[in-house]
Amino acid sequence: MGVFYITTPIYYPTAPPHIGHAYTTVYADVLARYHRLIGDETFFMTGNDEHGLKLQRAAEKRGIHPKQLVDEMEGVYKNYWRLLNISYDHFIRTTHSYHEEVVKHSIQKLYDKGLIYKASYAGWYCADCEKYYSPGEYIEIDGKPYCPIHRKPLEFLEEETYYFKLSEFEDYMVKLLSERDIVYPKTYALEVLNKIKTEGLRDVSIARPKERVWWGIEVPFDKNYTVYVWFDALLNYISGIGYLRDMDRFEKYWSNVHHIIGKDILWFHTAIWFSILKALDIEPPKRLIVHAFLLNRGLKIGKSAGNVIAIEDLLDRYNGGDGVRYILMRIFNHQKDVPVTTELFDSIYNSELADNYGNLIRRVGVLSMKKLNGDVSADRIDEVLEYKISETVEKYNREMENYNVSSAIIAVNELLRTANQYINEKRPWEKNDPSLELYSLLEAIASSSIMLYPVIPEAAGKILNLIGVDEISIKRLSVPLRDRYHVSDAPILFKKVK
Ligand code: ME8
Repeated sequence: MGVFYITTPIYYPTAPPHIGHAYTTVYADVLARYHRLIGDETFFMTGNDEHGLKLQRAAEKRGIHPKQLVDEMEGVYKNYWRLLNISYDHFIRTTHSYHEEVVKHSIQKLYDKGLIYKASYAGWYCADCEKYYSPGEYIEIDGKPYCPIHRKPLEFLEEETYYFKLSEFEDYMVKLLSERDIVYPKTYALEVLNKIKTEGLRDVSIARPKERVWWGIEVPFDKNYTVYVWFDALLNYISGIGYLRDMDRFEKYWSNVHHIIGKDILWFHTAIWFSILKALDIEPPKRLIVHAFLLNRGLKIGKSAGNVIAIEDLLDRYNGGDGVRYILMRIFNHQKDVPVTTELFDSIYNSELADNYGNLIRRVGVLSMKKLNGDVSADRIDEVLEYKISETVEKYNREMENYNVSSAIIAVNELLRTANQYINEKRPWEKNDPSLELYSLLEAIASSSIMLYPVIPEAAGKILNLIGVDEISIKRLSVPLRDRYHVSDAPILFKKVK
């Protein structure tokens, strides 16, 4: 039993979350739920990134104060996370006063250490990324610089600002990324290393003049400036677990922190974040787990690309949170972008959830009630299933420990397929006493449901309840799990979509 701290990025609440945000958040939730099941003291944090130019402009556009906008959006985000059954322990907002304290303290500390200086800046900015682009990083359309991610024209900005001496951390970063296994998968560490090796680490602007960006945390050593939104946002990972307020708690969780991010914000979470932490005398995170994009019509799903797929559309089509969670986790990929299509989603839902899992439960449940009055026991498990269950549990745990949720799901799915073949071959409906067969099948159903519980908590919880397995512990997932089962219902869990 250990401690497990897991975070998602904090999202810009300029619009409701879409399935890209759900992809990251559900993934973090599955890992959090898995770690709770194996007995780890787990802390799962998500939240919203509420300051900066992007937010300020979104509020201006609606003619309201940014605070009103972010207050409204807190409810919107929380509601989506409720519909998706996200079991966060804390929802952090960067407008919380304890967070603002940490930001002020941290920037002051860097200033006192001589790591911040004032100079002028001129460059091309994307407000959607909240980031400057240097030549070579942006794309050109009709000779004008455009954001490579949002495909919008960049704005030219020239102003006096404060810089953080990122360049001083170049050797530290190179050593860290080459010697320690922090970034997962490793290819992303190599990508960052390459960028540092070819371009070097350049100092970054970490303040904005208030006259342009007033919606932010005031720089403690110059009231004419606000703190750059990325510097502000990254610190959520330490402020949310009690940095400064409760250092024991902070140190406990920080010792095993796992950040989950999309690959779009890799640079901020390595070069910049690891350097800020070093400057604050804090250890780098244990793990930074990176995933690729969901695509629609060939482009990364996003508001600016105009190809957003709404979470509610999927919730409607796939029968609520469980269906959406399962599909998103089944296609989850760290390295490869995944195109989202209705055909793909329908086929996963129909063949795996409705047929493979749902049908098996229905068939075994109905037969147990009809043939054995719902009381099922035997003195052994049929070895075909016994072997497959043990093998699957082992594989599942290995994959989950390696953050490969989709491979873990595939393993369970294979077990369910074997169970379906078993029932077809053994034909228990033709037997007078099919105790051995039904008991063995219930063992397969029970262990599959426990393994799927982090992914589909509602359906799996319901099934375990119906077959009388009350205590869900993956640790205790041995074969046999129970001496007997009592089946009280055989519901249709997932209605097929057409
Ligand atoms: O970047 N495919 O917030 P954000 C996969 N506030 N994941 C996607 C996705 C897609 N098409 N679209 C979004 C910010 N995501 C900052 C973060 S953290 C200190 C500050 C997910 O609202 C993915 O996790 O733009 C990506 O990294 C994140 O949403 C960006 O969310």
